[in-house]
Amino acid sequence: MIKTRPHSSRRLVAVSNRTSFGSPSAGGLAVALSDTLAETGGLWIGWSGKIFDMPRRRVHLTEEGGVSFALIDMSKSDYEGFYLGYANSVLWPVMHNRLDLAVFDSDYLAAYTAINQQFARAISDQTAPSDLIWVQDYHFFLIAKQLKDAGCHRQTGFFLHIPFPAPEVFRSIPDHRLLGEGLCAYDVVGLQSPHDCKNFTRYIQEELGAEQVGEERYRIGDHTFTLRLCPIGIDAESFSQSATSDAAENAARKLAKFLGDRHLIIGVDRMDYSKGLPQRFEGMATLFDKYPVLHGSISFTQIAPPSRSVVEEYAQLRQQLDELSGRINGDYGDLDWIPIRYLARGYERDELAGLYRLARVGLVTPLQDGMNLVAKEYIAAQDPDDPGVLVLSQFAGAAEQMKEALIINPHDRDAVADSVLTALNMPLEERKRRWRVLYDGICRQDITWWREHFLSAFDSAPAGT
Ligand code: GDG
Repeated sequence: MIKTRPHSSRRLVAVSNRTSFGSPSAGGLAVALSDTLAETGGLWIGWSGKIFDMPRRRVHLTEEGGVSFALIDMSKSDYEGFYLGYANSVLWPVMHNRLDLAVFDSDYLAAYTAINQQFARAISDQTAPSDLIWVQDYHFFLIAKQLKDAGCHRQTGFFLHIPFPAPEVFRSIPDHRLLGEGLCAYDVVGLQSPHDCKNFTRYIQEELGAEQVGEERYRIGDHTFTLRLCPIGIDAESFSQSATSDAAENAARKLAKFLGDRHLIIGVDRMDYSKGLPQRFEGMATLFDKYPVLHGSISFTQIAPPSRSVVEEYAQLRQQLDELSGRINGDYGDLDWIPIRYLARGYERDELAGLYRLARVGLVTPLQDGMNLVAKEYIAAQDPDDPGVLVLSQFAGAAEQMKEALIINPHDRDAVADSVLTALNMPLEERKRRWRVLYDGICRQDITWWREHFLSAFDSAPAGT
């Protein structure tokens, strides 16, 4: 059994598909992990981002910004089977309740198992028994079990950024037990929302015979692990500051020129079917249909940088959005008014912050989302003296924390339309009151809180059980 010391005095080893190498300022998770990795002399293990035609799984050791990296290459067939295949064509759709989009192919599982094994081997080679290993996300359900099977004793934690679905849905994956047992082999498992925790505990109790032995503790056979509810946050303070940076103000000025005196309604999402973009566009069409008085006085801008555009479903989504926005502008637009602007490109973080601040309504309506950081960023960016209103899907993990938002069902077009109207008409005092509660919440449970809340689970969990 490994003797536990406070997590802050132990070397942290982060494991994730993508690392911050090459783009050190790339967002919240990178910042949260990089700080602790640098402080503890830690290591970040991940994919190098390079794909080779021939099988070639070399590990490159390098350093950037005070953080050490072990970067692993992938062959084209690994990438296709592991990343495009099992991770993004099996796990992503199923975990987001889209069984209709899942492609179950045994070659995908073989590649997934092999890449998890490759990462487990790198962990075994590059770390010591006293290190804390923190694995991120659905790409790596199997690593802890593979380490154990190889006789490599490490304390391991796993954080799932995406939802854990109802057991009935998870069970449809032909290899669900392998994945479930893989998850339970970690010492700490972190999930985003109470709803995910309920689904997960029901699954492991019904399917794997898990027994609850403490408030957060579960036992299966002779292994006990901690399940921790750990909603991810953002660096709220730094994001607020970004919203008044020069780049933010320039971007806002540019858009304000186009808007004139119209109110801006904004959406910002990776172009992904889980984000509910077609349903959101339909909701806006319903708004224009039901409330002609709004014609010419509001403008909806959707920013949707393409993601994983090689996968068929994303190409289809792109086409669907092109058609919908064309139709809505054709139906409702006028010589001097474009109701929907849809920009299939990304912007700098500071620019986004400026656009959020300009928007009177933040429309965040995913059909399923582990957390949704855009909801938190929108709140962080607001002007405290004249804040906008967040309209948030009940199916985002964020809805379980952000109760002062206008919470809606994203499938219900009328609810989307009516909540936007409510947001536009909301008196300043109510906007300020709701915003204050939301802002205090995202500052209290920010990205640093998230990291510490997760890692402190190791302090109370006896190791090696
Ligand atoms: C997964 C889970 C969970 C978007 N457009 C641009 C841009 N973004 C940034 C946003 C935000 C991030 O991307 C998206 O984060 P989300 O949380 O909304 O969603 P996923 O990417 O699906 O993330 C999710 C998250 O993991 C963390 O655990 O919340 O549920 O699915 O930060 O600002 N950033 C820049 N330009 C853009 O155009 N710079």
